Amino acid sequence: MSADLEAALDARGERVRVEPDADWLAANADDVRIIVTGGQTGAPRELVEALPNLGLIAINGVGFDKVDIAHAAARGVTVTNTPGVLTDDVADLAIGLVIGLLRDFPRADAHVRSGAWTNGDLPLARKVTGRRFGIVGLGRIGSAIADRLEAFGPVAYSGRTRKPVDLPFHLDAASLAAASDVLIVAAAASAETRHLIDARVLEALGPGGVLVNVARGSVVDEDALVAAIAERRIAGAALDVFADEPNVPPVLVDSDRTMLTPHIASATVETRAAMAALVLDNIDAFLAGRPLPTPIPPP
Ligand code: 8YV
Repeated sequence: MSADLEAALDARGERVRVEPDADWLAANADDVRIIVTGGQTGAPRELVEALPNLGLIAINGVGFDKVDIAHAAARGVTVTNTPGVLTDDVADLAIGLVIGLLRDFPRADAHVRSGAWTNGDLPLARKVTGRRFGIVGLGRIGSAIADRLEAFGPVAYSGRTRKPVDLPFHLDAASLAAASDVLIVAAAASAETRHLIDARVLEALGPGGVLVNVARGSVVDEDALVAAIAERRIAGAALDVFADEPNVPPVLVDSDRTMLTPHIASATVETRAAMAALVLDNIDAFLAGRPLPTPIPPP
């Protein structure tokens, strides 16, 4: 959460940074009306249950997999997120990861910085233009990725339902992977999409294919990915999200066929300001008893 958002919250009430701590809750639980939290942090069920006067969980992020929406709704708690304002940044990062991985930016940068250039050139990288791209999940972010990728090569997608777009559709992620050189994960995390990218999908992607994940670590079976990278059953992976952040499996860290970023897809000055503004709009509407701008409908 940015210092600006924290300051804006302080102007509206008393802000307490809280981990679910039994002593603190015993003394203060009744006073808490609003939780403000990050997309990958969420609010545990036990915390929601311990706060009898909670009315709003405002997520500073689009992903809401770390909040049980149905449980919150049953307790009369509304949950909001920040859709739309971060779409461009996440899509831009996905393109950066595709190009960075295939053209091997991490090794190229290290080559220049280490002085190794004076001893010779790097091995050749791989061409981006002309690759076949597969997008897993053609929602708001997946569509923005598709728009950008169409400048580079053919794009197809998979998902629960066919969308009204002129792109090849695959019902099954493995079928999409088999038809792709670059598989990009943009599906929202949920019980249904947990480990959607499993050993079977990676097998279908094959030794020439690469995986890019800008969604959530839980959508990929990370053990299967680690095995596929270690055994060279896929050509590489570019990842902004991981199963147990900030912990990253050593095989992925040590590999020269991975490119890793620390969950930065929405981390720009402009987008974090827009996300904060939307969080505050939701809080202000809640406090004023007005309709909230971006509530998440209960399932
Ligand atoms: C943020 C995110 O890093 O939007 C999401 O779901 O995971 C990211 O944009 C996070 O929510 C920041 O708090």
